[in-house]
Amino acid sequence: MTDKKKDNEKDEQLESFRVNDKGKYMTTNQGLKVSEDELSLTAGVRGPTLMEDFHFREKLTHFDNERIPERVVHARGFAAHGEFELYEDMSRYTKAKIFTDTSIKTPVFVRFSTVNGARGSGDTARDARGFATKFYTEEGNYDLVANNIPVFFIQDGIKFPDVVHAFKPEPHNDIPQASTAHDNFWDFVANNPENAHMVMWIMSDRAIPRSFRMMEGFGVNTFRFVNAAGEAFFVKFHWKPKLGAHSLTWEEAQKLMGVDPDFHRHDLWNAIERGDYPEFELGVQIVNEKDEFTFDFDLLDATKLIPEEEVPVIIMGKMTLTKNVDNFFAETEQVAFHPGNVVPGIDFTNDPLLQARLFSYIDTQLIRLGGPNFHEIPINRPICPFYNNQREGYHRMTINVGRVNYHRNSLAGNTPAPVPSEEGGYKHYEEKVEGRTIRARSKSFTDFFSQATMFWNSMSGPEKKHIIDAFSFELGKVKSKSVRQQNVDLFANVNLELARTIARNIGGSPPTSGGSTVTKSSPALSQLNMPMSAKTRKVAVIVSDGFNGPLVKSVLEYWKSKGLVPEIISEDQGIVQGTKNVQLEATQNVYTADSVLYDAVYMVRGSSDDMAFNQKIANFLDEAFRHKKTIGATGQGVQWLNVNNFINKPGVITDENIPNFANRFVEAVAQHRHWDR
Ligand code: HDE
Repeated sequence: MTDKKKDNEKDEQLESFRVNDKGKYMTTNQGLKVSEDELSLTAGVRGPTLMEDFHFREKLTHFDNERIPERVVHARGFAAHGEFELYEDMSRYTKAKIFTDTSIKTPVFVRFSTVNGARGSGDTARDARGFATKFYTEEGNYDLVANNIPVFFIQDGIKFPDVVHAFKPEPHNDIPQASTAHDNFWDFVANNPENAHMVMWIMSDRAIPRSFRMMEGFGVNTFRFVNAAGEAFFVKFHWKPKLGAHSLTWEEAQKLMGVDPDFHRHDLWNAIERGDYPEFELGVQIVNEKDEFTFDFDLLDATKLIPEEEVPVIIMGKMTLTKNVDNFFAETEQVAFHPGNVVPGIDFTNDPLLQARLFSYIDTQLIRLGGPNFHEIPINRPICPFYNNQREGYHRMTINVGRVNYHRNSLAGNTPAPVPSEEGGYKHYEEKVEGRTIRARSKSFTDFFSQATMFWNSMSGPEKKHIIDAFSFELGKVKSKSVRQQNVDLFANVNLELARTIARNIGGSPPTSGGSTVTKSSPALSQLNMPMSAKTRKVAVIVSDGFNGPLVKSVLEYWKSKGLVPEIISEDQGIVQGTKNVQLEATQNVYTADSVLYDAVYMVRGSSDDMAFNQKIANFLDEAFRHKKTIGATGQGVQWLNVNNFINKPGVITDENIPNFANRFVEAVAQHRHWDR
């Protein structure tokens, strides 16, 4: 155990629940030692099984009941432990201890997820990603339940069941899995124009991240900070990955669903096991209460974002993920997040989407986790003590001693007692509220297109092309011609050229009127303006016996020192012998390796007598080239690039000066992709 893990208070708490069965004898759940586990008790060797075989019954009954319902959304997820450290005391805005005391390291548990697909669906589906963080603070659990897209489909939570029904597989045949490329979704889109902005994001590269470690996170809803003097501020939360936010290409994402449906899980798990601990900085956009109405949109409208150029993100601190889970079910599956889990200094706004969320999370967890005591499950417990008069219910674990279970009382000195806010008791912000009981949307929520256009305007050339391709794919899969055309016409409000190109691609009628006059853009929205780094990028190193030992060794050592992760691929797994007694271990063969699993390729070997092998390598390189990845070659490897006419193309490195080669390769990998190729 590293020091980092030792002083993590949540980890210490979980330790008392961990059980290691290895090396132990077998018992029933009652602790009775079991003498036979493979043969049930029967009347005669060929006779009927006997009811009294309690071990057989216990074993089967437990197995029969092993499953719990998956989350109604965000069913497929993957989580890790870590901690959050504060850089800057934010007490001018909030009294929350985690955001004011820079000496504290707060344990966290983070679950990343897709939204649409079932628990067993593939990782790289086109979808928003969940980014939910539980901070185990001294003042109680604080959950920042975020997504990797800063806006949402709808403005009022009463429409949540509709949008989710529309994007999930269609109810009559349960098709398609983990995909919005179907009629119901696009019918919803066309007839609920408030989702135009979110749909632009879903069609963008943000919906196919390269890694959970390379995604931004956004609280989406506007929350409130309250400081010790009782002053309130509007706040939007942002997670910024140290590695920048980067994406796959759509073809890679599709192929990965077959080649490695656990691609994002593997990526996160392996990075943490390697010690490449993922880092995300937490920032906030703060808006003074008096400035509530200074924007050209409503701060309470979750289909809008505040451009970072207008309100800069103040970085508060950093989260580092340092430990994988011990047991997926006990931790990742049983964790229960709730946007209503807040601490003093953090409060809500009247955002109608947020208000619905405050109801929904606990409501759904009651059925998923089987009753009201899921806060006692180890992963959900706060690290601070908790006392109240709530009692009983399924699977109650605490044994509350004493007779008093009500408030107010005299028999227990009127305890447990509420705590005044000056001493840490949570007090809701005293917002002045008035109005008639009404079912209506504020007029300030009705501009559905300006920010969708701003998003489009902010994209680079390749990003725009990917958006058009995505629309063409998704709408091309829609069977109803009317639904296709309705969407073409809807997105003409965002950008006429966009809509016209989609129309041409899907056999629709290109709109002749519409378009937008919005010229605003927000450079912070383009992924080409994100931090770029070669760190943790996977390089496929294709070698065979007889390779130039000292050369390859020096290149690989240099790359490792720069944080790259080379993986050796050869005809066969096992030791590959180079000159000067240099050996490498091939952990992959040409059947297990696939270009979509890597960020870059280094060709060391030449062609072989085996034509099938040559064909595989040719495909490997062709794909890496098409996906705009860095390709390097030395020695015989260069012949492949000659044959394919790749030499001197952007991101193709063949420098004969080896230190230059190694260094230029790292710089090229850091660019993520070579869109100008
Ligand atoms: Fe959620 N959401 N949501 N959501 N959400 C759930 O709670 C809901 C929304 C988000 O890893 C559910 O325990 C409503 C926005 C994440 O366990 C459910 C509305 C954002 C996760 C629910 C929203 C999110 C959930 C399903 C609109 C980004 C997974 C299972 C009114 C800020 C957390 C569960 C995890 C999960 C309701 C909209 C993020 C049904 C009603 C906006 C990351 O309660």
